[in-house]
Amino acid sequence: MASNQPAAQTPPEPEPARLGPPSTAAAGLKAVGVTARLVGEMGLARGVRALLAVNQADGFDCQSCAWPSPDGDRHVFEFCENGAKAVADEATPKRITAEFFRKHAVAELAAQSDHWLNAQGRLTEPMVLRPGATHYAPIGWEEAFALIAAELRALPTPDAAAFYTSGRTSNEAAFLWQLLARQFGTNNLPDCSNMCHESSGVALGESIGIGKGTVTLEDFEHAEAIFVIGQNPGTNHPRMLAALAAAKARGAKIVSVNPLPEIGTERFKNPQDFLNPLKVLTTLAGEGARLSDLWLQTRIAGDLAVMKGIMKALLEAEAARGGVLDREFIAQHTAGFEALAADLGRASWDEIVEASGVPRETILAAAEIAMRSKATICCWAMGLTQQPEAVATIQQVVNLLLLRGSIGRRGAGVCPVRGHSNVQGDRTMGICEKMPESWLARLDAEFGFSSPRTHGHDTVETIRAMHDCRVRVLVAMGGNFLSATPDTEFTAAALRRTALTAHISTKLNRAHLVTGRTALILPCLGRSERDAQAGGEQFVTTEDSMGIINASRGRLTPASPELRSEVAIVCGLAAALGLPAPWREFATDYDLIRDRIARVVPGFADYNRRVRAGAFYLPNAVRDRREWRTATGRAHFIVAPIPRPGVAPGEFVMMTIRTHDQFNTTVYGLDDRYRGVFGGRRVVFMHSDDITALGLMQGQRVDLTNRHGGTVRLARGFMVAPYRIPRGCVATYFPEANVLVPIGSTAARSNTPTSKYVVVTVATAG
Ligand SMILES: Nc1nc2c(c(=O)[nH]1)N[C@H]1C(S)=C(S)[C@@H](COP(=O)(O)OP(=O)(O)OC[C@H]3O[C@@H](n4cnc5c(=O)[nH]c(N)nc54)[C@H](O)[C@@H]3O)O[C@H]1N2
Ligand SMILES: Nc1nc2c(c(=O)[nH]1)N[C@H]1C(S)=C(S)[C@@H](COP(=O)(O)OP(=O)(O)OC[C@H]3O[C@@H](n4cnc5c(=O)[nH]c(N)nc54)[C@H](O)[C@@H]3O)O[C@H]1N2
Ligand SMILES: [Mo]
Repeated sequence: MASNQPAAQTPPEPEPARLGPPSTAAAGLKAVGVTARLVGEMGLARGVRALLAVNQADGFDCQSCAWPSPDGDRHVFEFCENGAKAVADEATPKRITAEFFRKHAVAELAAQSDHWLNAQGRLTEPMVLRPGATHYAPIGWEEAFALIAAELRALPTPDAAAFYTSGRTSNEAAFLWQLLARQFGTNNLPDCSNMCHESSGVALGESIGIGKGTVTLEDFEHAEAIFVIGQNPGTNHPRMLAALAAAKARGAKIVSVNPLPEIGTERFKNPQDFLNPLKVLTTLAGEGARLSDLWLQTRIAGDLAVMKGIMKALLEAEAARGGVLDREFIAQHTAGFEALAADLGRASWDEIVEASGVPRETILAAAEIAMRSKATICCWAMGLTQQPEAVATIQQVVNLLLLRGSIGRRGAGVCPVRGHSNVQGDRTMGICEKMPESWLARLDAEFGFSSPRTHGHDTVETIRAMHDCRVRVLVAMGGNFLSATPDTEFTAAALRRTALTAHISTKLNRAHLVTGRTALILPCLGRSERDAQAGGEQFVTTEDSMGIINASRGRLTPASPELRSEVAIVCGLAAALGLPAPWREFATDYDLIRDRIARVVPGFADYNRRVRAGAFYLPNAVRDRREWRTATGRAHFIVAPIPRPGVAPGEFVMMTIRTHDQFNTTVYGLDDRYRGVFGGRRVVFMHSDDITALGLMQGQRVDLTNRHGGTVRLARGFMVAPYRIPRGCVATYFPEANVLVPIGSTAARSNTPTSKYVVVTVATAG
């Protein structure tokens, strides 16, 4: 790599992290304190105004996770500590102006930490990095659109362009974005979902005929058992803890399956209780509720074996005493039961225990809970989806529910807990490199053109295509294409080979610094901000993790008068390209976009009226009437072998996870208080016996190496932290460790990078 190129990786940390005791309970008073400080940072009046509008019927949808808000009866404060961080991050009074870019060369910015980059504040005007330039310079909006249009038109084929989407984008902007790409002539619509819940979509599609979850918040009020698998709700979906606590108080059993003792599933103090004078004292005094009744400490990627173990126990109990399986449901609604039963019969307990790392008694205890429960919900997130056998593993979770008819019934079903606040909505709006034919046909009929039918590139394929110079232009609607993607140095090389990289963004990030020959930053409004257009003030809509469509209305004054809405930016670009649709009108009145969505996307009839009347649920064939849109019209039991770990002696399996102080690549702060890490992020969690066996010590600095496919990937300067993690497994934080995630290691059938299964060696820092 040429040495004058800006660095692609996060620079080393000046100070090592400090290790301290982890918090004793999730949420709690500390969360209230953090929130109060954040309100101050936004400026008191602006901060209070912002937070009072979060997740309210007439306010904006929280930018953080995709956990739903209650249908009626919302708290005055319907958000959590980390939601408050997301709001404060967007509502910050700090600004990045043209002067900032004049002062700092791109290479100089690349030497700063992610924390520093984000802390500089909101982007305020369009900027361009011309070929060979060292600094970004201002550019007008129309000139920026013309520049992108010229680069796009110069391509040998429309498939040499890719249009990325991150999951914060509104339904309206997402719908227009895919229309732009398809009218331009490509299905290259990679998105963050490709790195997130893609495995869930593929698995559920094959098993039950719908790629989404089948439960609502109300189901949590009726579940008798809730499994939380490969998920850290205390940090990533804090409002879910309230639903779990309420279920627990009713007597539901909660089982967590996780290599780590995530505090959120252990003890929880509802921060809402601190706002209730009657509860303050008891909450302060108490230790918090222990949420999880049973913790299965699986090895990384041991879940397929865990699920098989639980199911095997169910079949054994059925043979011994009967009454365990829902025979009627199995006969009426499913296919493949005999094959599953035969497979479970063959699986040996030794193999199950060995592969999962969970003792047989603990698996039997989980099976006992599953057997006694008449309505079970299984929730999961990245601990399952970013594994080599993610799809097969999720299908075993579905098998478990099918055995007891726990799907498409009150209090029961699958709950893949989504990440970004509108990632599910973006998919519904057609952001996908392979939309079904019926969907494309409706789009074509509505707009009078012919969408390309060849499947486009997903995220990993896009990186490879840029690396081979098959894709030459990348335009990104949000996100951080450099740091969120795998194999940082490979991806950086890919980005540098392109003619143009353009990002529609709210905040500065590393993807703005490692670029194509020309680069653009197009700053947009955040969701908390007022969106005034020629047709009056506009609102947008989002879909949460449970298929509920909400209106979202920004309340704050925009960070800069130069900012445009995402919708306006898509329309401006499409108009510059001369694509045939009423783009100018769409940008002035979003009702016109929703009218089109209503005619193209199933479930959105009468969209404008319904969303004004309040939130509404999208239809869900499984949840609503146990209709299985699979090839056979039945739900499928799908058999899969227990995966064999491809790990040699001396190697470890590494998961890359989030701290309590970040949103994906946006680093809010340097602490992870639930895990007892303060002031730094380059930490590697290890079992103390592994630390000893390697002759290492707590606090020592080590280098981590991955050698997948014969390429050496090195991440330097990680501090050893002893932790309750299974032997042979280690954990580091995303995105610092992404340099180690090999581009060639992806989940079977979903092509999701295996961010939770990276084979590494650990050695004293060189
Ligand atoms: N505050 C905040 N909220 C967020 C985000 C954020 O960064 N910050 N990100 C959003 C996004 S996009 C997403 S996708 C979600 C992510 O939400 P999570 O999936 O909860 O996020 P991760 O930190 O990746 O945590 C994965 C969990 O899986 C566990 N795990 C790792 N490997 C395995 C395994 O092999 N088996 C099992 N059973 N468990 C395993 C880890 O110990 C960890 O508890 O959160 C969303 N919400
Ligand atoms: N190693 C490893 N890698 C991972 C993961 C992991 O667990 N481990 N998780 C994966 C997952 S689950 C996901 S979802 C991806 C996330 O991948 P991305 O969605 O690409 O990344 P983010 O960090 O969420 O994007 C942050 C940027 O989005 C921009 N932004 C914020 N709000 C808005 C807005 O309202 N509009 C627009 N246009 N831009 C906005 C800001 O400029 C900010 O810098 O990362 C994946 N990568
Ligand atoms: Mo995600």
